[in-house]
Amino acid sequence: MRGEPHRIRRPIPTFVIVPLQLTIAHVNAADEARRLRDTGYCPVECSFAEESVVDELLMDHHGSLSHLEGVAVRAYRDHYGARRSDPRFVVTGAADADATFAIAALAGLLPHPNLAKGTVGGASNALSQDLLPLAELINKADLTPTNLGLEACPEGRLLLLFKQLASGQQDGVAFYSGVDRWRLLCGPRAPRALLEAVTLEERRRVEQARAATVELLNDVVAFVESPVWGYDVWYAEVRPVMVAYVAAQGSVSIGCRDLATAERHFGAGGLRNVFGKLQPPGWGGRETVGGSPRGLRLDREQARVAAVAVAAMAVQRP
Ligand SMILES: [Mn+2]
Repeated sequence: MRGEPHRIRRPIPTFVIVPLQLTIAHVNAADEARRLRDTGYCPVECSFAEESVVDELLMDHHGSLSHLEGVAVRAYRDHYGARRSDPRFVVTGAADADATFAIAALAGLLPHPNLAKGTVGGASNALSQDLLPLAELINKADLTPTNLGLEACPEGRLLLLFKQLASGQQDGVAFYSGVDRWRLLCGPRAPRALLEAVTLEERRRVEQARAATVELLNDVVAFVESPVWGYDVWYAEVRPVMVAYVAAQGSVSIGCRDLATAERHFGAGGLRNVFGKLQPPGWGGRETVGGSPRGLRLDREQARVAAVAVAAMAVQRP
C-alpha cells in the first residue's frame, strides 16, 4: 500500500532533567527506615505508631510532627529538586497523592518556575508551570479528606484522576507508579479523554461508597467495609467518626470529619489518644486520621473489635 510518507514533526517535548536512578525502598518497620535514612535515603511520610522517621527535610506530618503541613506542598514550595542528584527515598504504607507528589518534587520530576525557560524547544511553558495550587489542593484533601466538589477545578480533576488510577496496593511498585503518574498528569501529555471522564468515575465511587456495608456502633462511630474510599460520603451521610476496613488489603483506617470533631469526642490530640489503646499494637496517624499497624493484615473480626473499641472511647456529647 502506498500512502503519504510520515511527516516529520517536532518531537514531543519531554523533561530533560531525569534523576540518574530513582530508588524507593518500601519498609514496614521503623528500624529499617532509620537504617536506610542513616545511609542517605530521604524518608517521606515514614511514620510508625508514634515515631516519625525523618531527615533534615522533615518530610512527615504524623505523630509528633502532626503540626506541620503535608509533605507535597512543603516539598514543592520549599525543597523542589533537593534530591535530584541523589533520588533515594524510603517510604511505608500507602502510595497516596501527598507522598508521591512530594517524591516527584524532591526528585525534580515536575514542572516548576525554577526550571530555566527555554531549556527544551517548545516545552518551556509546560516546564516552568507553577504547580503550587495543585500542591496546596493535595495538602487540603490530605488533611481534611474530601473528594466532593474536586471535579469543579482543573487541579481537582488531576487529583481525582490520580486517585482513580491508583491500584491501592501498599508496596514499592505503587509508589513508583504514583511518582510517574504525577509526572504524566502534570506534563504536556496528560490524557485529555481520561480527564473528561473523571466526573463519571467519581459519580460511580460515590454510589459504591453509599452501597458499602455499614454498622452503626453508636451516635458517633460507625464501622464500614468498602472496596472504595468514601470518607467524604460517610461523614456527610453516616457518622462523624468512621472506622473503615478494606478486606483486599487487610487494612483498617480511622477518620474523623475534622479536628473539632476529633477533639470533641477524644479530647485534645484527637485520635492520638486512641491509637495506643488499640490491638494489635502499632496503630498510628494524626489527630483526625490514622490506621492499623504497618505491614500487618487484619481480618474482619480484628477490624470490628478495633472499631468497637474506638466507639467505646468516643465521648458522646449532644
Ligand atoms: Mn500526608
